[in-house]
Amino acid sequence: MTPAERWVDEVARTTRPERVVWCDGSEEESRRLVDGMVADGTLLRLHPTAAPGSTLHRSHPSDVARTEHLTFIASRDKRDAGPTNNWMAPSEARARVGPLFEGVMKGRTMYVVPYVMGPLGSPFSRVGIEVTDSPYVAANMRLMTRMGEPARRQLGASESFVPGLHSTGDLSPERRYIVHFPEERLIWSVGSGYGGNALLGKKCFALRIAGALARDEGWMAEHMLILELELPGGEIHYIAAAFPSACGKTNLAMMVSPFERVGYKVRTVGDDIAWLRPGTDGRLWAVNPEAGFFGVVPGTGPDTNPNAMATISHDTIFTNVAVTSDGIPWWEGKEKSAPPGLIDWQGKPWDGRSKAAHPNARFTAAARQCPSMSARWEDPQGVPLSAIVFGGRRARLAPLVFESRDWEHGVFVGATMGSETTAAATGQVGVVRRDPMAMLPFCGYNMGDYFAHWLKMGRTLSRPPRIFHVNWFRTGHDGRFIWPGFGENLRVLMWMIDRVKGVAAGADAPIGVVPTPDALNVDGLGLGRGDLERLLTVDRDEWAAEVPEMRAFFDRFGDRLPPELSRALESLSRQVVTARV
Ligand code: OXD
Ligand code: MN
Repeated sequence: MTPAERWVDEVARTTRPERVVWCDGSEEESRRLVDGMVADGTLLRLHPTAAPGSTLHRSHPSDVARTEHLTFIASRDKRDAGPTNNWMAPSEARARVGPLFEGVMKGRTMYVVPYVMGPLGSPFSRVGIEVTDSPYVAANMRLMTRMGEPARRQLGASESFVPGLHSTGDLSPERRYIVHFPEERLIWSVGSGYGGNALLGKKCFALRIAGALARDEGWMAEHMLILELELPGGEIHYIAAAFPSACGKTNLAMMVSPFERVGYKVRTVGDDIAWLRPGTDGRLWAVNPEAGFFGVVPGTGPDTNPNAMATISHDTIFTNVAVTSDGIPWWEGKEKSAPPGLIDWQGKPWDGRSKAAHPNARFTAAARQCPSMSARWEDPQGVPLSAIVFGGRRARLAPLVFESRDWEHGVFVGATMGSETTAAATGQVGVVRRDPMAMLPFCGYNMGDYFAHWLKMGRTLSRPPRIFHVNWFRTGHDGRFIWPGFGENLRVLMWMIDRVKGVAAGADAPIGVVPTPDALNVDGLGLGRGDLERLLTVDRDEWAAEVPEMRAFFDRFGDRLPPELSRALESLSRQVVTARV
């Protein structure tokens, strides 16, 4: 028996499934899985010509988003989980969560899903094995990862894999736990079928466990999209961007260039996760460890994201969207008006007042279906980054874009990011919280150590990417977004690349370098008088008011906070406060 087979055997002895199926990833297997789920009502087949090969899954209404309060880091020492994670002692996890797996798969099929995160054959890719009693999870993993035979071949008889045990249990939030054991590189998830809680290759492995591996091995696992920008003449740059969940990573990664005709082309490498490594050339190289997209559906339409619309036009698993009586999927933002006779995400006739699709309704689709994929999206060596972008959703405060002064200052900018919460996690929506590097829910160890790791990585790079911060969400006095966003965001990326090349103007501000008004191309956008000024303004009073919140956040880390970051905060504080008197 291989180590993988031994572990699976052990799991089966605990969970006692009726049968065990090793997934091979074939078409035939996928058909069988889907047919079975259609037969028992887990999936609904959608319209054969309007959504060929696509299906709809309706979750339990209490299981529609990540549940951060039920997500734990089970490190031996509480301090290693840090103040931003829920901690559970490994022994307590075994005593409290372990029993929930006993006999949990009785009468069910246990699917064994071997999968690779990262391009096949890449020296950077890693193998995981997810054991699950959910055929929906197995079908999603097939789209999101390189799953089945290729993973089994890559693993061989090695014991180098991340085991993940998942059961939907009874779907009760009372008995729902997502537990990570960073020292053992092990994941347990029970009581949820929602993607972020149940597709263990994604957040659990590729961010939380991979983050701990990366810290130990000298690389980084980040919540970032990766895009390719080709300039007129053919010069190519790669940009990675970290925005919190449901803040437009997929839209930016799949953006259609409004300047395609003059030679600016944008292509997609990844939309959610980036694994970053220093190359021998002193640059930082990025791979997308995923093979598909698990994207937010509402707000996706032909105007906002035509590439996503093409991607999900067939062979897509939709979760919690609305549907017409003849099976055409529908959601807010797909088109202006809703078709008659709509059935809402819970399967009831739509009342026309509530949301037809759940705000966190999702699509799962293979990346190869996306027309904007870069030819290098599966490059085993990854792509070299010219820029890293941090961004939050802030109605006020942060200007449209600014550049950090250097890597160390960039780490400070990432570490102090704030953003309004969204429907991607359960809890209140629209409240500002600190979300460093968009990793608050995904950092599998003490975030103070994580900041130190960022600083250390910077010291290994002789040609580091430049670090920027953006905010597409600033509003005017009327409460509406000032910046048009979507494809027009390319104008901001163009300024960044011009900064990288040393040809764009910027003005020094206490928070970094902000474009001078004429350095940003806003031709034809019809921005009103004062709009550009408002977009680029650094309001010292607002920043001065933010400083105590940043300080309170930093204070939570005690002596695990790198001194470079406290110094950067005091320097910002001096500048905004001094400037006021
Ligand atoms: C996601 C998330 O699903 O960040 O990508 O919640
Ligand atoms: Mn995400």
